[in-house]
Amino acid sequence: MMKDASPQTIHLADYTPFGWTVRDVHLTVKLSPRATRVVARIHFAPRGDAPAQDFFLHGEELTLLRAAIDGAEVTPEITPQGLTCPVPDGPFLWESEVEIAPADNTALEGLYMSNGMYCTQCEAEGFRKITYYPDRPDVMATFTVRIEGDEPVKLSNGNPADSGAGWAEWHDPWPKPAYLFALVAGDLRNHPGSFTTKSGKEVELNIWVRPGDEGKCAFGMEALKKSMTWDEEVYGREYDLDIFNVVAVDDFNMGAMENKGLNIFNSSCVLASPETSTDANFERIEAIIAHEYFHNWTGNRITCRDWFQLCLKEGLTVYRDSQFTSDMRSAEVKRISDVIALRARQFPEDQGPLAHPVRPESFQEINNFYTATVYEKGAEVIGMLKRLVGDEEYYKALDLYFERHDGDAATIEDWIRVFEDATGRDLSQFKRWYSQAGTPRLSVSEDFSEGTYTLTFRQTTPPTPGQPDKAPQVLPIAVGLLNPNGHEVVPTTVLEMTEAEQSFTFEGLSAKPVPSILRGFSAPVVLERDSAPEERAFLLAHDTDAFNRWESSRDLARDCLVAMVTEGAAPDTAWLDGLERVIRDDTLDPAFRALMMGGPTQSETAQVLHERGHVPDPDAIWDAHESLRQAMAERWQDLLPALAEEARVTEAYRPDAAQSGKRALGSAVLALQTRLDGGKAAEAQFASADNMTLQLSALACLVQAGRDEAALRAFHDQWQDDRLVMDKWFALQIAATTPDKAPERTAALTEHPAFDWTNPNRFRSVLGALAMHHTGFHAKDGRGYKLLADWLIKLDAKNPQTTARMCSAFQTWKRYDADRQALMKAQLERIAARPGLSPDTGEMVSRLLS
Ligand code: 0A1
Ligand code: ZN
Repeated sequence: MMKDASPQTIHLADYTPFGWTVRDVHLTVKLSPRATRVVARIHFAPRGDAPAQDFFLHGEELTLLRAAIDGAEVTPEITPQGLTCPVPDGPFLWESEVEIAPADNTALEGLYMSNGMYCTQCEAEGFRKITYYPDRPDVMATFTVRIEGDEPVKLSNGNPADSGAGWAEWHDPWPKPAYLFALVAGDLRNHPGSFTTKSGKEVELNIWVRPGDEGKCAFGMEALKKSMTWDEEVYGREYDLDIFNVVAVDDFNMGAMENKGLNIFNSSCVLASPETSTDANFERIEAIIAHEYFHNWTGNRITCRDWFQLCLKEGLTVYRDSQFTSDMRSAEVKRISDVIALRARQFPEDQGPLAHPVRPESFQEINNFYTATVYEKGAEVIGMLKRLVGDEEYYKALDLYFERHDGDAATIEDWIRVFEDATGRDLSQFKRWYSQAGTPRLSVSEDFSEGTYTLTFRQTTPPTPGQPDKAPQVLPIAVGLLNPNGHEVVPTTVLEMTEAEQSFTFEGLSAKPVPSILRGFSAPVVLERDSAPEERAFLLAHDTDAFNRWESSRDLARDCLVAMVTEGAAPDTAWLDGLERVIRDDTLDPAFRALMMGGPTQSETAQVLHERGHVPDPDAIWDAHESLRQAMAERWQDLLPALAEEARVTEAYRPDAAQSGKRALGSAVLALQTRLDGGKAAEAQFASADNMTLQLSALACLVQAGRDEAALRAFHDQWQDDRLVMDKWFALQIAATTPDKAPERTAALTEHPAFDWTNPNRFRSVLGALAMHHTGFHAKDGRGYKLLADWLIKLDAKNPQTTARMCSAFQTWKRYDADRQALMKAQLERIAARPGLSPDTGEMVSRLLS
């Protein structure tokens, strides 16, 4: 059955509670690839406090075989969205039996099959594809699930209750919304572990994988235990079931899912070994394991009243996982990496046609709102709140949140009220961070006279779709002052800006200081500060705040690239001198120095050009980046061998921060060396590498140098049976190649026998890599756009969710020249005009075109 053709817009303002509570849910699932039967027994009781309404249960793509109320058969009225049925005035037992076909479910929502294994994905609205149910997060119930089938392993949420030949029963004592339901069945192997909680409860842990993947679970298991300890120590949160299961699935639309007691992971986000995973993979896996585990409290025990409140669980949980990574690794490196990611993914969203508030006010398809704004900007908002109230008050507020709302489906209003009650602050203006879209711009001017230094800030937020006028937001601006000798005379101080224009003074200074503004990137804004290059170089040399030290170098790099693109300027050698001093300083963390060497990406340069009122020319940006990288390589010719030596790891591979940092420095060095030796050093590294980090960074250099044929073949032959490594093989040869080759290579790779385009990881590794190749995607004749659009159209018929997400590749289309705009618009219109286009993709394309 297809969804109704005319998509409906849902508004936050229209929220009404469901008219019944659900006491408990009992499901029997009789597995069969094309004829799974789901029998549901659900006790409903009317709620006195809800407005009168018809009894409506969501249900999509279900074949209803039987329905009964209190044992008497009923014939509900069925629509593509669900069913309605007259019901008694008092409590009643609802029973239904439906048939579904998991083997035909290519959308990967609801119950589906991946490599012969049954699995589910119910967030946001997948449960309605399993049975008729009030599929909304504010309806919470306890679940008992009986699974029948020949599969040796059968899992669901909660604790195992009972089992026998061909069946297993699970009971979850914690009331939960249906989006946290999960079921897995198949021939799976487990990597076991255990954890004792701080109150002495023994918890059985398992990571379940396909046979053959058992050797890739140990790291995930350790990350899980670390996460459990951390949440006890930092937030006082203890695990609440006897068992915690994690399952790796190859076909998965997103990264992972926090189903109660049964987390389901995209296999790329949990399976790891030194031979097959890079340092970056290890770090990401550790963070995602933590993220999903942390949801047990921030998401599951306290969930969202409705999907508009998504940031309540996601912003907070991303914030918590970033705190975890900072504690496990380097806080400074984590902060810089997070800001790089925020600028790369969230800023373009917030500044283009897809801009929406952290808490959106309307949507058609909620799956389109699992965005960088909800997640990453949502986490920035929590970070600002913490900075404003201070650490102690933050944890006091969190204690109150858990105490007051445990078991609730809560709202952002509840969250803000907890902070107001715990701290006595009025946060009504702060709340604008949740309702106002767009990236604020912050400009600053300074004045110094008679020992008094004044900083005057101005904030404005450009209009975004549906929000032409913006009000001032609360900005925590962390500032430190340095004297002309480079000593810090005012340590980090948080200025709380609430007005459109506001001045702050510092008294008693003997000389005009140099300000270090927005330390730690204390607010997600675009800082517009026209400071002299000398001042930036001064901060690069002396700032005590690692973020701003990095930022001053980044600013110099941005200025240099903008001048190269717009004025044809030569690379700025003064900046390279300053940078060299930092890079040579072996007292600094190699990971930090590697970040310093990295420089802006080409998309970032495009973003900066756009922010400064220029139309970005992708080809000119490519040329500028190339000549800058070449200048760096030549300038540091003598330094590179020493750095390479310093970056060499002699001990056995460990994916920890210390070793990863060294390898990150090594790979930054190798990329520059390749420009000088044409790939000789990379070839040697490729031949001797005994871990994926070194092997892949060498391969990237060989691709970049155009000396890749033999290496790509060797890599393919070595790894053709490992699907996650093959994803890297596909992605890398597009990502690292030159713009002229990128679209052709992508097209050729879509013909490769291993290009299984129905697998979201593989699809993303090829078409996603093209979308991220700035100059390749924006090829002047539009062939990059057309190729992506062709494949989005094809995928939409199978998997609307992944298609819709990937449409965001076009989100910056309005910032390019008229020819490119016309070409992109034509492709968007072509997608929009497709008969049978999914509502998911339809919504994205119409927002992009608006
Ligand atoms: N809640 C998960 C991510 C997730 C979201 C939506 C999904 O399907 C539409 C799947 C997973 C998380 O934050 O990790
Ligand atoms: Zn999450």
